Amino acid sequence: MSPSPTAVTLIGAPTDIGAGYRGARLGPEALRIAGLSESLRALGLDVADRGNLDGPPNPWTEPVDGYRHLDEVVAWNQSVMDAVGAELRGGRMPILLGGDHCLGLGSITAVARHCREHGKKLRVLWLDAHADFNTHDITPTGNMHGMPVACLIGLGPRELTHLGGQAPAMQVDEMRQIGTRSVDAGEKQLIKRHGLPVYDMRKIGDIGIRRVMEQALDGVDDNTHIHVSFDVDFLDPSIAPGVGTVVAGGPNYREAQLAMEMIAESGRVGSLDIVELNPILDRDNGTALVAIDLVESLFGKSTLVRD
Ligand code: 5AB
Ligand code: MN
Ligand code: MN
Ligand code: MN
Repeated sequence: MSPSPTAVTLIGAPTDIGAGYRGARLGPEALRIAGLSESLRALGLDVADRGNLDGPPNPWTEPVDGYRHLDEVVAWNQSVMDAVGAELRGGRMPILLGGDHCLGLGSITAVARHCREHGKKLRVLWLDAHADFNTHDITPTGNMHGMPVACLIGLGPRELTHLGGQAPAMQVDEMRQIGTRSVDAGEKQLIKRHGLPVYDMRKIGDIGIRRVMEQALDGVDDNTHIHVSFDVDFLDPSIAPGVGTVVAGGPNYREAQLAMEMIAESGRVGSLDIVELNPILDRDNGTALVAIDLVESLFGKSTLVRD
């Protein structure tokens, strides 16, 4: 298998427009200060940092028709989609620094379009405590970071489902969700109805992270583009408290690290989101440091003694 791209580009999207707590807008700076560029350079990667995208401020208003800040969410996702698309066209691997997870929509819409244009298979690995599969009629909050997966498969407001021109941006069987443990009642029904592939924490407990990752990566071949959408709340809060929506019972450090190592070994990672980091709720930027450790593993830093 050919190696993953060695040229990567950091794209900051400093917003918490889709979240229920403010502070994820500071995520890009927290990751920079914790040394993300330096860590990736130390692994031999060519790292460019394009700085931060611009977008509307967070008006912090109530949901309207089940959507909070819809217009602003559209604007931020448009600029994320454009920036991610530009890096892919330029042959560099985009790393989106969120920002909240509503931005996964813009990022993955660009990636999916790139895959269609180049005849590549897409596999999205959605590492998250949550399924982010709500729609306006079932969301308990109206917060749009709980809806990007639904929008990606064509369920949502037209401005978001058609962000990339045509809907749906991707098919449900191109995604694997891993680490899921907090799903709303309506969301659960929708997951069943659409057959969204989910490796929840119960599955990880039953068969272990190693077999879960083998299954989640099954079918990945030389022609596959893997997109990793890493919601930092995927991790157990004991190692990653700096997120807006903590859910106990997540993967521990070593489980998360093995997951990243196994994804790296596929050699097919083509794009990445690091989202939902909230430094306001963190201690000494420790969650950013853990996230960077795991991103290093995703880029091939190994724990093997003889490798
Ligand atoms: B995250 C909740 N399901 O829809 C909702 O952090 C939480 O991007 C969503 O995964 C969490 O508001 C969104 C209750
Ligand atoms: Mn999420
Ligand atoms: Mn989450
Ligand atoms: Mn969250």
